[in-house]
Amino acid sequence: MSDTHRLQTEVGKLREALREANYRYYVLDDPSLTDSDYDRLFQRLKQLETENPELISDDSPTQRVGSIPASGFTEVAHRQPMLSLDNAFSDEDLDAFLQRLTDRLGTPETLVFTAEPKLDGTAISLTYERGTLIQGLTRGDGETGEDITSNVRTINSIPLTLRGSAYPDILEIRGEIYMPRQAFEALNERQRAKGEKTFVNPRNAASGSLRQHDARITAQRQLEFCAYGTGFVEGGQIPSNQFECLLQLREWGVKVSHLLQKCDKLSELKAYHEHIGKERDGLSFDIDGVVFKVNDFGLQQKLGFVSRAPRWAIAYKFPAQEEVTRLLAIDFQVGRTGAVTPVARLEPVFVGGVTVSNATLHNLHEIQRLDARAGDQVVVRRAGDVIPQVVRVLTEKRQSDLPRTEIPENCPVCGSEVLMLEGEAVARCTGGMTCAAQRKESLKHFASRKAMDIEGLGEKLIETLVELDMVRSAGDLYRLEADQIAGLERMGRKSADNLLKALDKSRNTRLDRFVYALGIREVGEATAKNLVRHFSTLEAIMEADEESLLAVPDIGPIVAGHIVHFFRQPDNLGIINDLRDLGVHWPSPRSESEEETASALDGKTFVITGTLPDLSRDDIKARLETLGAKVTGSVSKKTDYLLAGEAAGSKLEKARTLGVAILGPEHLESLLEGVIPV
Ligand code: 9MJ
Repeated sequence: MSDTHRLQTEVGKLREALREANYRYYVLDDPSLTDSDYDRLFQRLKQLETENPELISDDSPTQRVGSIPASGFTEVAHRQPMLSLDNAFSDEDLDAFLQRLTDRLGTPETLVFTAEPKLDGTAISLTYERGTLIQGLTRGDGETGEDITSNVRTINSIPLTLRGSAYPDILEIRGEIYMPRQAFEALNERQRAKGEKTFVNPRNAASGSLRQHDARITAQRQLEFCAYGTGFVEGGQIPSNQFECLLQLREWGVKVSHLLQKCDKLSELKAYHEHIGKERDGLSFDIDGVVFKVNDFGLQQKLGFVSRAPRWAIAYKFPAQEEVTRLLAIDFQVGRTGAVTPVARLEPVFVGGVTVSNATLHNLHEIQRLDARAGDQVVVRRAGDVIPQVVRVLTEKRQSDLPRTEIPENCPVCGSEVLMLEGEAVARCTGGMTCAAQRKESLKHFASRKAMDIEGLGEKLIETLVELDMVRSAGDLYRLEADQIAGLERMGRKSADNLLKALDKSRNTRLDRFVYALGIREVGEATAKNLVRHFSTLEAIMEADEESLLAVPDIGPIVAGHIVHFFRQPDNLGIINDLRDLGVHWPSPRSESEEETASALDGKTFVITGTLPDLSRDDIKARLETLGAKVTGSVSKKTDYLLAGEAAGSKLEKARTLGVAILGPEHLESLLEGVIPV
């Protein structure tokens, strides 16, 4: 083989491997490469292409970000209009939709529908010519869109070339571009840190990102694409119905919703709407409803459309995730680390499926930027597990001259000075543990489920204990006596005894829980676990300098700084010693010889679901991990075992479908001894 040939072969193989990895990651949701392996292959390809520019081709994975277009986006007519959807807001609206269908079609034997979530993004059309992406257009007014080809090329879930070969010569694919919630929150966080404008919701962020003139910015925005149909097709065949057509697109390497289903009864449509409505908060992206489409393309054609909306489809909407309400007041709360955060008190409003009366305003800068004032009308957004937020103030609707919101110069709880550090968006109370608010929050964190897990020591009780000055530090909790507790409001002898039992039980803890419970800034559960895995003992963690901390996964200079600072404070060392003197303890690390006795769980991937007796899922996870197992959150082909307790749901179903071995509560004991039951 000549050198050129060898080079071409390697470049071809690298491109294929990267395309395959993207397909596995985005379309199959079953990653085949780790991020670092992907980066390694990508860098190698980039290096070969830089050294041999004649090998660069437009469809190489390295060529997603091209040059900056000279001027604005050109308008292009769609070869087939891009339609919008009619909405249904109730079961009655859905009944009426079905009635319209049967009126037009007679009563067909069986009317089959597809059901998909309605992604809340921005619609686009992609044209592939002989399998190569040649154009991306926005929906525009449905007749004409804007050419955003250079921007859509940067989206990794959009293949630059289709897989296989049996695709039509010209294939237009339609779908939704969206920004996953996590990417959206991270983008807004970055914008806030820079003091720049934030986006109201992921949909606006997605469309704003798509319309960037510099594709390098689009490339950083972590947009995703999911197909819901096809448009113009020439020189080849596509299946004759919506369901098979989407499955075919998936085969060609295009992402299609995993929640796609076929339904052939009204009751199934209603059940799908209800089911997806329940899943909605747990999804990683925003949806605003579900879409039902008549499956058969022949019937779709017969039905046609009215104005821009097809008669064969309907969007059955969910409650809106944004609503307007009145801002009654702005309170300032002081957190565990002294951060002073504004909280919006709202006229209660139903948003994202729940009634909301408090929302975050993020930080003091944000109040100034939004110019939020008590009495204003505001837009509140609640999506998924993220706490409700005030995302916009309708200043144009401001009644009269409402007074500006004053930023507190002193802590509203202890009166200490509030300081805003250079480069930080957060203002902090400088009172430390002299501030009752910080003491309360630290103790709540200390007692919380993932920390010391002190059952029965709830937020209200901690507040009372601090207010009555019965507890000043974590150690004081363990010095409480039954009589003292029983004398408190809403407490009796029995609850006092239970609390003492729970406190006693919490003395026997795990080191990672203890480290997390200390409440070191930016040390969450995962970091606490990493610290323990790396250093094994509390003494080693306490003695670690910044350099050795940087060797721990996920710890960067800022967190390393917080850790070192924490263990240099005499007060903190006092609290730790006090707790140990009071009997708080954890198992000592496994010795070298124990480590050598390989556990059968070593390297095996587990998923835990449902309720298991005695131990929390979290504790089981930690114990399996110390036996060398990997515990992940979702079932995939890579899962070795599903440990399923009572009331296991969709994960159990998925494990059965994938043929993953399933273990029950009766197997737990032997698992924890490092033995896999057969
Ligand atoms: C969304 N947004 O998820 C359609 N859509 O079909 C789905 N939108 C659509 N289908 C025809 N799943 C016009 C729009």
